[in-house]
Amino acid sequence: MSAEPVLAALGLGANLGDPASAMARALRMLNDGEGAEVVAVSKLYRTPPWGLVEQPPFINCCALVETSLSPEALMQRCLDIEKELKRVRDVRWGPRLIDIDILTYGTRALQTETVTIPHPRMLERGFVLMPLAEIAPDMAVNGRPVAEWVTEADISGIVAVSDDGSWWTA
Ligand code: PH2
Ligand code: MG
Ligand code: MG
Repeated sequence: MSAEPVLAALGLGANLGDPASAMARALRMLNDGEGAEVVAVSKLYRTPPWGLVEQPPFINCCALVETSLSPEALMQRCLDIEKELKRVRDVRWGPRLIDIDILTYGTRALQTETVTIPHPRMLERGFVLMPLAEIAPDMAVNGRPVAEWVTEADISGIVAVSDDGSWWTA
């Protein structure tokens, strides 16, 4: 536990089952649990698969959470929620029912056995930067605001599929 709550950014994605309801459930579970409050959620975006292209399109979003959990404890919480939502891990970058990644944790950079923060591939990924720029344009990642990083990202084929960020409470 850290003393002061920290603002952490999460990236969520799914391309199997019912992605939007899995992500809504994930955010509610996180918010209802100890030590993390969801304070902002982006729109839902439909995004072309990145990394392994022969798979269905993803639905992605980002969320900001105010947390008193350590990075490792927050990571474990995300993994527990993935498990509860029946995620099975097989192919790297392959199809999944739910994925919850920690993107940033306050202004900290750290690398442990279980977590690397900032997320090592977030700056290459339009499906992360576009929703993150919506809710945290001024958040600095590697010394530069997300609003600037997103201008260099490949955002082709990414489309918003909800009107706003209220979808997860509906
Ligand atoms: N996640 C991956 C691999 N590729 N592509 C999109 N569009 N969205 C994702 O969330 C995603 C991906 C591995 O985590
Ligand atoms: Mg991921
Ligand atoms: Mg993950």
